[in-house]
Amino acid sequence: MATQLKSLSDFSHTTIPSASPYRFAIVTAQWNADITGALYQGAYELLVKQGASPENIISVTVPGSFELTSGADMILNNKKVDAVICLGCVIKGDTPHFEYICSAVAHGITNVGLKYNIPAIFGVLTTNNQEQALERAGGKHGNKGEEAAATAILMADLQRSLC
Ligand code: RBF
Repeated sequence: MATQLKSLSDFSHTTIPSASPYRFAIVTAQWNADITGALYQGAYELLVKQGASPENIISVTVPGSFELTSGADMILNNKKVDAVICLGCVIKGDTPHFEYICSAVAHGITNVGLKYNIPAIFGVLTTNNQEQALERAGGKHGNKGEEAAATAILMADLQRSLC
């Protein structure tokens, strides 16, 4: 698994631009809500810390990670945002069809971003157990939600630089 050597919340390798010009949506899966709540908090706080206005952040929830794609599609079909951040947590031990869910979610999020030409960010933890998830939801490996939010800002900024 990635991130054994690096914290997800260590952005020292890159400069995060100001988020103040941009509008964001955060779609959060409710399955494993203790973990995804921490991912949401990390993502939201990172956006605000980087200058995003709270009124420029739309937050919605979906039942599970499998529904992140359609949640992101609904947002992009109805709201003007510069990036959509998809947050979820799929734990292998609890999920017999783990590989199918992870693969479907990864492909779905990729495709919805390409469909609307708006960055759709994969902020989904895929771990063997809850301990590994907690370590990446504000624990010793940082917070995947923060990393996803930083990626959203970078991609929104890239998009604007190309217009
Ligand atoms: N959704 C998640 O976001 N993470 C999970 O670890 C997860 N495990 C599941 C395990 C089982 C046995 C089932 C039936 C669903 C699981 N889901 C999980 C929910 C899934 O993403 C989706 O919401 C439902 O399958 C829709 O009915």
